Amino acid sequence: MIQKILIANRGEIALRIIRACRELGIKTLAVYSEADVQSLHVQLADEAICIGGPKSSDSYLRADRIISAAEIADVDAIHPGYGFLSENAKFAEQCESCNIKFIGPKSKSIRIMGDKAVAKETVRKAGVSTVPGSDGPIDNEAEAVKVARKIGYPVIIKAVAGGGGRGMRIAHNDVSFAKEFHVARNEAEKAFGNGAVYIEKYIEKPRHIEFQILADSHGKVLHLGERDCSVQRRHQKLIEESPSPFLTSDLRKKMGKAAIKAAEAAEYQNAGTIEFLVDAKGNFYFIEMNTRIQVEHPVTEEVTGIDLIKQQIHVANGEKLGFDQGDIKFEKHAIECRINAEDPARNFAPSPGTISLYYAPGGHGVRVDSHVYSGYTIPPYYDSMIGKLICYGSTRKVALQRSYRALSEYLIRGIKTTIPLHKAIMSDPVFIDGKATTAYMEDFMSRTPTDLF
Ligand code: MV4
Repeated sequence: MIQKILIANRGEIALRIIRACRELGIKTLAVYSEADVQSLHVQLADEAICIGGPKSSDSYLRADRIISAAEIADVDAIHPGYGFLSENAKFAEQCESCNIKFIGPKSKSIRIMGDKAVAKETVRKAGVSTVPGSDGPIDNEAEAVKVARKIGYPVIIKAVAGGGGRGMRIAHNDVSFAKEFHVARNEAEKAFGNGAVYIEKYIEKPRHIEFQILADSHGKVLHLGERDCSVQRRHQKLIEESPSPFLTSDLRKKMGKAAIKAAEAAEYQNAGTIEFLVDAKGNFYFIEMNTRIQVEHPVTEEVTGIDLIKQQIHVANGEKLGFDQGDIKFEKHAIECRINAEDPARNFAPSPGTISLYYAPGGHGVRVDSHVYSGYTIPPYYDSMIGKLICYGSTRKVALQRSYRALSEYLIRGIKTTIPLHKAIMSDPVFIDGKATTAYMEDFMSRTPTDLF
């Protein structure tokens, strides 16, 4: 039985995990860096241990120190949250070998999905549609050009060790292909220590739609519907919603089945996400799986009423999922706006500093997941997300109107945030119409005067 959990993370997700543990009667241990002494997760956990300096590489990425803290405090399990060590197969393995439960999938599943070419081949063999492209990685340029021609331009070159949009290059003809192929390989080698790349047909202006998976250690794999994450900028998502305004119930059923098949192919356990690209005609293609809880998980929680963090803990404890696919009801529409300490008028430059005044919205259908408060200083060392506003209601229209209302109530003084940007998007006809693809943000910024922010 899990009685005490170490939370190997910071910020809002650390708080989110503490809240789930409290309700389950599980004790919590926070670990923190020297820059996070005044953080809420440190104050609200039952115990806290400082694990190093402000830089992530000196603290939240130090597997050795985190496992030492786990042993000193005698915890039963580690929740990695998202980012940091959450998709590190070695860390999951170290936890396993120290007899500490890693609240996530088995290291074997992380490894399969961590290599994007292996992931693609694994799900393709299981009958899930993938983007037409090379059979696995290619290192020979002459052979690569042949493959690119056969697929037909434009093509996209992706790093095997990449994911989340890092290490990708697009080529429109033989000449640009030769150049981008080398750039992609060099960048991948530098960024990941692995220069292997593979090639795919480039899908223009796709929607980015992902399915939430929940799987137990007894072979049950369920999906909890989709999230449309098409509104993103430089591979940073800004808005996520469920259900997707684009999917028909027929397409949703097909994609849900494919998502379950993909997870089963990796013998997946715990919470995970299957990412698809969807083209204008409704063709969908698996692109990758995220083997962790995601930032946008509350959207699914508000639509289904299922607490994903609690389910992660139950599954890690060896319990069976207490419901079946048919029991999951998709009753609400939910929209999440990521609140970042950034200046949208200055090319989204980070805006760290002290929050002089903080007032979060509330009321019917409003949820705010955040670790900040009046007087809190945002450290410059970590990502800029300082909160998530999730608004939900019986229809998309209600969720949209509620989002605008809540954003108007949200007061954050002393720093720049993405709140005014979100207000402009919530009143933009293209977004309101449900027409946003992954090309949306670039178009929106080009036609919107920045003095609005
Ligand atoms: C693609 C694609 C088009 N065609 N793959 C972005 C996130 C990562 N998980 C995969 N991504 C993409 N993969 C194929 N075959 C378009 C994206 C993509 C994208 C690519 C380049 C620049 C901006 C982008 C924005 C969203 C999605």
